[in-house]
Amino acid sequence: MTDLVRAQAPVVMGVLNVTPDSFSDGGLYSDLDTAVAHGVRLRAEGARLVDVGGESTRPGADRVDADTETARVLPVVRELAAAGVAVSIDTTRASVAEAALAAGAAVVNDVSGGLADPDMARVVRDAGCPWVLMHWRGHSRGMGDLATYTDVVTDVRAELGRRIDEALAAGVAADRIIVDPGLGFAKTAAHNWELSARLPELVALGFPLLFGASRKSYLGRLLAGPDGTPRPTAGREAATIATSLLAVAAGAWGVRVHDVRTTADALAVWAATGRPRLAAPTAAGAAGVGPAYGTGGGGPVGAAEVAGHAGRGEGAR
Ligand code: PMM
Repeated sequence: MTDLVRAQAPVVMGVLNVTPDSFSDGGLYSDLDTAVAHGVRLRAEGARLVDVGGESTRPGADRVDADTETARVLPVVRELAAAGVAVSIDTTRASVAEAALAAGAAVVNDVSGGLADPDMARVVRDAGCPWVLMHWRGHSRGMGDLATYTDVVTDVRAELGRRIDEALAAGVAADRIIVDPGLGFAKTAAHNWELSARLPELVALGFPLLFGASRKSYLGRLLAGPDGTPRPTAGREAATIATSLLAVAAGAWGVRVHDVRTTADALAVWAATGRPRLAAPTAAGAAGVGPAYGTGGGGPVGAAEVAGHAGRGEGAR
Protein backbone atom coordinates (compact mmCIF):
# COMPACT_ATOMS: atom_id res chain seq x y z
CA MET A 1 0.00 0.00 0.00
CA THR A 2 3.02 2.30 -0.26
CA ASP A 3 1.85 3.03 -3.81
CA LEU A 4 -1.45 4.25 -2.48
CA VAL A 5 0.25 6.64 -0.07
CA ARG A 6 2.42 7.95 -2.89
CA ALA A 7 -0.43 8.18 -5.39
CA GLN A 8 -0.13 11.22 -7.63
CA ALA A 9 -3.78 11.15 -8.74
CA PRO A 10 -6.15 12.20 -5.97
CA VAL A 11 -7.42 9.25 -3.96
CA VAL A 12 -11.17 9.00 -3.48
CA MET A 13 -12.14 7.19 -0.28
CA GLY A 14 -15.78 6.07 -0.31
CA VAL A 15 -17.68 6.04 2.99
CA LEU A 16 -19.40 2.84 4.10
CA ASN A 17 -20.79 3.15 7.61
CA VAL A 18 -22.28 -0.06 8.97
CA THR A 19 -23.87 1.77 11.88
CA PRO A 20 -27.49 2.45 12.79
CA ASP A 21 -26.79 6.09 13.67
CA SER A 22 -24.24 7.82 11.40
CA PHE A 23 -25.48 11.25 10.38
CA SER A 24 -25.68 10.65 6.64
CA ASP A 25 -25.79 6.94 5.84
CA GLY A 26 -26.70 5.54 9.28
CA GLY A 27 -28.93 2.46 9.04
CA LEU A 28 -28.67 2.15 5.25
CA TYR A 29 -26.07 -0.62 5.18
CA SER A 30 -26.58 -2.61 8.38
CA ASP A 31 -27.43 -5.75 6.38
CA LEU A 32 -24.28 -7.59 5.18
CA ASP A 33 -25.29 -8.10 1.54
CA THR A 34 -26.42 -4.49 1.15
CA ALA A 35 -23.21 -3.22 2.73
CA VAL A 36 -20.96 -5.37 0.54
CA ALA A 37 -22.91 -4.47 -2.61
CA HIS A 38 -22.55 -0.79 -1.77
CA GLY A 39 -18.80 -1.15 -1.19
CA VAL A 40 -18.38 -2.92 -4.53
CA ARG A 41 -20.43 -0.16 -6.20
CA LEU A 42 -18.25 2.55 -4.60
CA ARG A 43 -15.17 0.88 -6.02
CA ALA A 44 -16.77 0.66 -9.50
CA GLU A 45 -17.59 4.36 -9.28
CA GLY A 46 -13.97 5.29 -8.66
CA ALA A 47 -13.13 4.71 -4.99
CA ARG A 48 -9.50 3.67 -4.49
CA LEU A 49 -10.46 2.87 -0.89
CA VAL A 50 -13.72 1.93 0.78
CA ASP A 51 -13.79 3.15 4.39
CA VAL A 52 -15.72 0.75 6.63
CA GLY A 53 -16.82 2.13 10.00
CA GLY A 54 -18.79 0.47 12.80
CA GLU A 55 -19.04 3.29 15.31
CA SER A 56 -20.72 6.62 14.60
CA THR A 57 -18.58 9.67 15.29
CA ARG A 58 -21.31 12.24 14.75
CA PRO A 59 -21.29 14.97 17.43
CA GLY A 60 -22.94 13.70 20.61
CA ALA A 61 -22.98 10.04 19.56
CA ASP A 62 -22.70 7.43 22.30
CA ARG A 63 -19.87 4.91 22.09
CA VAL A 64 -20.48 1.26 21.21
CA ASP A 65 -18.46 -1.52 22.84
CA ALA A 66 -15.59 -3.18 21.00
CA ASP A 67 -17.45 -6.46 20.45
CA THR A 68 -20.38 -4.70 18.81
CA GLU A 69 -18.08 -2.63 16.63
CA THR A 70 -16.07 -5.71 15.59
CA ALA A 71 -19.21 -7.73 14.83
CA ARG A 72 -20.49 -4.93 12.59
CA VAL A 73 -17.37 -4.39 10.53
CA LEU A 74 -15.60 -7.74 10.28
CA PRO A 75 -17.91 -9.64 7.89
CA VAL A 76 -18.08 -6.59 5.61
CA VAL A 77 -14.30 -6.13 5.57
CA ARG A 78 -13.78 -9.83 4.91
CA GLU A 79 -16.19 -9.96 1.97
CA LEU A 80 -15.04 -6.72 0.40
CA ALA A 81 -11.39 -7.74 0.66
CA ALA A 82 -12.27 -11.11 -0.89
CA ALA A 83 -13.90 -9.21 -3.75
CA GLY A 84 -10.65 -7.33 -4.31
CA VAL A 85 -11.82 -4.03 -2.84
CA ALA A 86 -9.16 -2.04 -0.96
CA VAL A 87 -10.62 -1.39 2.47
CA SER A 88 -9.70 1.09 5.18
CA ILE A 89 -11.01 0.40 8.65
CA ASP A 90 -12.43 3.50 10.36
CA THR A 91 -11.81 2.83 14.04
CA THR A 92 -10.10 4.26 17.10
CA ARG A 93 -9.68 0.82 18.68
CA ALA A 94 -6.50 -1.24 18.22
CA SER A 95 -8.39 -4.53 18.69
CA VAL A 96 -10.86 -3.66 15.93
CA ALA A 97 -8.06 -2.49 13.63
CA GLU A 98 -6.07 -5.66 14.26
CA ALA A 99 -9.06 -7.92 13.52
CA ALA A 100 -9.93 -5.92 10.39
CA LEU A 101 -6.35 -6.06 9.10
CA ALA A 102 -6.35 -9.83 9.64
CA ALA A 103 -9.62 -9.96 7.66
CA GLY A 104 -8.01 -8.15 4.73
CA ALA A 105 -8.22 -4.41 5.44
CA ALA A 106 -5.30 -2.50 3.95
CA VAL A 107 -5.39 0.84 5.79
CA VAL A 108 -6.26 2.05 9.29
CA ASN A 109 -8.29 5.27 9.41
CA ASP A 110 -8.04 6.43 13.01
CA VAL A 111 -10.07 9.55 13.71
CA SER A 112 -8.28 9.91 17.05
CA GLY A 113 -4.84 10.09 15.44
CA GLY A 114 -3.61 7.42 17.84
CA LEU A 115 -4.83 9.20 20.98
CA ALA A 116 -7.78 6.98 21.86
CA ASP A 117 -5.89 3.70 22.12
CA PRO A 118 -2.22 3.49 23.14
CA ASP A 119 -1.93 0.10 21.41
CA MET A 120 -2.88 1.41 17.96
CA ALA A 121 0.67 2.45 17.00
CA ARG A 122 1.95 -1.06 17.66
CA VAL A 123 -0.80 -2.64 15.55
CA VAL A 124 -0.11 -0.30 12.64
CA ARG A 125 3.66 -0.64 12.94
CA ASP A 126 3.50 -4.44 12.98
CA ALA A 127 1.10 -4.53 10.02
CA GLY A 128 3.19 -2.02 8.09
CA CYS A 129 -0.02 -0.51 6.73
CA PRO A 130 -0.89 3.11 5.97
CA TRP A 131 -2.36 4.99 8.96
CA VAL A 132 -4.63 8.01 8.68
CA LEU A 133 -3.93 10.26 11.67
CA MET A 134 -6.88 12.61 12.00
CA HIS A 135 -6.89 15.71 14.20
CA TRP A 136 -9.00 14.88 17.26
CA ARG A 137 -9.43 16.14 20.79
CA GLY A 138 -11.96 13.76 22.34
CA HIS A 139 -14.83 11.37 21.71
CA SER A 140 -18.03 12.60 20.08
CA ARG A 141 -19.92 13.17 23.29
CA GLY A 142 -18.53 16.44 24.57
CA MET A 143 -16.17 17.27 21.71
CA GLY A 144 -18.09 20.48 21.04
CA ASP A 145 -16.68 21.83 24.33
CA LEU A 146 -13.15 21.26 23.02
CA ALA A 147 -13.53 23.56 20.00
CA THR A 148 -11.34 26.36 21.36
CA TYR A 149 -8.26 27.45 19.45
CA THR A 150 -5.88 30.41 19.44
CA ASP A 151 -5.51 30.01 15.69
CA VAL A 152 -7.24 26.88 14.43
CA VAL A 153 -4.84 26.21 11.55
CA THR A 154 -1.69 26.76 13.61
CA ASP A 155 -3.08 24.69 16.49
CA VAL A 156 -4.29 21.80 14.30
CA ARG A 157 -0.97 21.78 12.49
CA ALA A 158 0.96 21.65 15.77
CA GLU A 159 -1.26 18.90 17.20
CA LEU A 160 -1.02 16.84 14.01
CA GLY A 161 2.73 17.34 14.19
CA ARG A 162 2.72 15.80 17.65
CA ARG A 163 0.68 12.83 16.41
CA ILE A 164 3.22 12.35 13.60
CA ASP A 165 6.14 12.52 16.03
CA GLU A 166 4.48 9.97 18.32
CA ALA A 167 3.80 7.60 15.41
CA LEU A 168 7.39 7.87 14.19
CA ALA A 169 8.71 7.35 17.72
CA ALA A 170 6.60 4.18 17.95
CA GLY A 171 8.34 2.86 14.86
CA VAL A 172 5.71 3.60 12.21
CA ALA A 173 7.41 4.31 8.87
CA ALA A 174 7.09 7.88 7.59
CA ASP A 175 5.78 6.64 4.24
CA ARG A 176 2.79 5.03 5.96
CA ILE A 177 1.45 8.24 7.50
CA ILE A 178 -1.48 10.25 6.14
CA VAL A 179 -2.86 13.28 8.00
CA ASP A 180 -6.38 14.69 8.14
CA PRO A 181 -7.60 18.01 9.64
CA GLY A 182 -10.73 16.32 11.03
CA LEU A 183 -13.43 18.68 9.82
CA GLY A 184 -16.29 18.85 12.30
CA PHE A 185 -14.37 17.12 15.09
CA ALA A 186 -14.12 19.64 17.93
CA LYS A 187 -14.51 22.36 15.29
CA THR A 188 -17.13 24.98 14.61
CA ALA A 189 -18.27 25.83 11.10
CA ALA A 190 -15.92 28.84 11.15
CA HIS A 191 -13.02 26.56 12.10
CA ASN A 192 -13.84 24.22 9.20
CA TRP A 193 -13.88 27.09 6.72
CA GLU A 194 -10.61 28.49 8.05
CA LEU A 195 -8.95 25.08 7.72
CA SER A 196 -10.29 24.77 4.16
CA ALA A 197 -9.10 28.25 3.22
CA ARG A 198 -5.59 27.65 4.59
CA LEU A 199 -5.15 24.00 3.65
CA PRO A 200 -1.68 24.55 2.11
CA GLU A 201 -0.40 25.30 5.62
CA LEU A 202 -1.36 21.74 6.60
CA VAL A 203 -0.12 20.25 3.32
CA ALA A 204 3.22 21.83 4.26
CA LEU A 205 3.52 19.31 7.10
CA GLY A 206 4.97 17.19 4.31
CA PHE A 207 2.57 14.25 4.55
CA PRO A 208 -0.31 13.22 2.28
CA LEU A 209 -3.47 14.97 3.48
CA LEU A 210 -6.95 13.46 3.48
CA PHE A 211 -9.91 15.86 3.50
CA GLY A 212 -13.35 14.76 4.74
CA ALA A 213 -16.06 17.39 4.38
CA SER A 214 -18.70 15.19 2.79
CA ARG A 215 -22.25 16.26 3.72
CA LYS A 216 -21.11 17.63 7.09
CA SER A 217 -23.37 19.95 9.02
CA TYR A 218 -21.38 23.13 8.32
CA LEU A 219 -22.28 22.66 4.64
CA GLY A 220 -25.92 22.33 5.66
CA ARG A 221 -25.65 25.57 7.61
CA LEU A 222 -23.98 27.37 4.69
CA LEU A 223 -26.92 26.37 2.51
CA ALA A 224 -29.64 27.06 5.10
CA GLY A 225 -33.04 28.13 3.87
CA PRO A 226 -34.49 31.61 4.47
CA ASP A 227 -35.81 30.53 7.88
CA GLY A 228 -32.33 29.37 8.91
CA THR A 229 -33.09 25.64 8.69
CA PRO A 230 -29.92 23.81 7.64
CA ARG A 231 -30.08 22.05 4.26
CA PRO A 232 -30.60 18.28 4.88
CA THR A 233 -27.74 15.90 4.08
CA ALA A 234 -29.29 14.81 0.76
CA GLY A 235 -28.99 18.37 -0.57
CA ARG A 236 -25.32 18.91 0.30
CA GLU A 237 -23.75 17.07 -2.64
CA ALA A 238 -22.79 20.04 -4.80
CA ALA A 239 -21.20 21.75 -1.80
CA THR A 240 -19.34 18.53 -1.00
CA ILE A 241 -17.96 18.36 -4.53
CA ALA A 242 -16.90 22.01 -4.39
CA THR A 243 -15.07 21.62 -1.07
CA SER A 244 -13.40 18.40 -2.21
CA LEU A 245 -12.27 19.91 -5.51
CA LEU A 246 -10.87 23.00 -3.79
CA ALA A 247 -9.04 20.76 -1.31
CA VAL A 248 -7.43 18.75 -4.11
CA ALA A 249 -6.49 21.97 -5.91
CA ALA A 250 -4.88 23.12 -2.65
CA GLY A 251 -2.73 19.98 -2.51
CA ALA A 252 -4.85 17.38 -0.71
CA TRP A 253 -3.82 13.78 -1.42
CA GLY A 254 -7.36 12.44 -1.13
CA VAL A 255 -10.97 13.10 -0.24
CA ARG A 256 -13.37 11.03 1.86
CA VAL A 257 -16.88 11.19 0.39
CA HIS A 258 -20.23 9.42 0.44
CA ASP A 259 -21.10 9.94 -3.24
CA VAL A 260 -18.03 8.68 -5.07
CA ARG A 261 -19.33 9.06 -8.62
CA THR A 262 -19.97 12.81 -8.49
CA THR A 263 -16.62 13.49 -6.86
CA ALA A 264 -14.78 11.24 -9.35
CA ASP A 265 -16.53 13.12 -12.20
CA ALA A 266 -15.41 16.46 -10.78
CA LEU A 267 -11.86 15.21 -10.40
CA ALA A 268 -11.91 13.95 -14.00
CA VAL A 269 -12.74 17.50 -15.09
CA TRP A 270 -9.90 18.79 -12.90
CA ALA A 271 -7.47 16.31 -14.48
CA ALA A 272 -8.65 17.13 -18.02
CA THR A 273 -8.01 20.82 -17.43
CA GLY A 274 -4.39 20.16 -16.49
CA ARG A 275 -4.78 19.70 -12.71
CA PRO A 276 -4.87 23.42 -11.87
CA ARG A 277 -3.51 24.23 -8.45
CA LEU A 278 -4.44 26.96 -6.02
CA ALA A 279 -1.18 28.80 -5.45
CA ALA A 280 0.04 29.98 -2.06
CA PRO A 281 -1.61 33.27 -1.07
CA THR A 282 -0.05 36.38 -2.58
CA ALA A 283 -0.21 39.91 -1.22
CA ALA A 284 -2.95 40.59 -3.78
CA GLY A 285 -4.83 37.42 -2.77
CA ALA A 286 -4.50 38.26 0.91
CA ALA A 287 -5.94 41.71 0.17
CA GLY A 288 -9.02 40.01 -1.19
CA VAL A 289 -8.26 40.64 -4.87
CA GLY A 290 -8.88 36.99 -5.63
CA PRO A 291 -7.34 33.55 -5.72
CA ALA A 292 -4.17 32.80 -7.61
CA TYR A 293 -4.00 29.72 -9.79
CA GLY A 294 -1.04 27.74 -11.03
CA THR A 295 -0.97 25.00 -13.63
CA GLY A 296 -0.68 21.33 -12.85
CA GLY A 297 2.50 19.41 -12.35
CA GLY A 298 4.89 22.15 -11.28
CA GLY A 299 4.61 25.09 -8.95
CA PRO A 300 4.91 25.33 -5.21
CA VAL A 301 2.00 23.09 -4.31
CA GLY A 302 3.17 20.44 -6.78
CA ALA A 303 6.50 20.44 -4.97
CA ALA A 304 4.77 20.07 -1.61
CA GLU A 305 2.78 17.19 -3.05
CA VAL A 306 5.94 15.39 -4.13
CA ALA A 307 7.57 16.01 -0.73
CA GLY A 308 4.49 14.70 0.99
CA HIS A 309 4.34 11.55 -1.07
CA ALA A 310 8.02 10.90 -0.55
CA GLY A 311 7.68 11.09 3.21
CA ARG A 312 8.30 13.73 5.79
CA GLY A 313 9.31 17.22 4.78
CA GLU A 314 11.83 17.78 7.56
CA GLY A 315 11.68 21.19 9.09
CA ALA A 316 8.46 22.04 7.30
CA ARG A 317 6.56 22.14 10.52
N1 PMM B 1 -15.32 11.92 9.29
C1 PMM B 1 -16.17 11.00 9.78
C2 PMM B 1 -15.76 9.67 10.02
N2 PMM B 1 -14.50 9.29 9.74
N3 PMM B 1 -12.35 9.81 8.94
C3 PMM B 1 -11.48 10.69 8.45
N4 PMM B 1 -10.22 10.32 8.18
N5 PMM B 1 -11.83 12.00 8.21
C4 PMM B 1 -13.08 12.46 8.48
O1 PMM B 1 -13.34 13.65 8.27
C5 PMM B 1 -14.03 11.54 9.01
C6 PMM B 1 -13.62 10.21 9.22
C7 PMM B 1 -17.58 11.40 10.08
O2 PMM B 1 -18.37 11.31 8.94
P1 PMM B 1 -19.34 10.05 8.63
O3 PMM B 1 -20.26 9.90 9.80
O4 PMM B 1 -20.06 10.41 7.37
O5 PMM B 1 -18.51 8.83 8.43
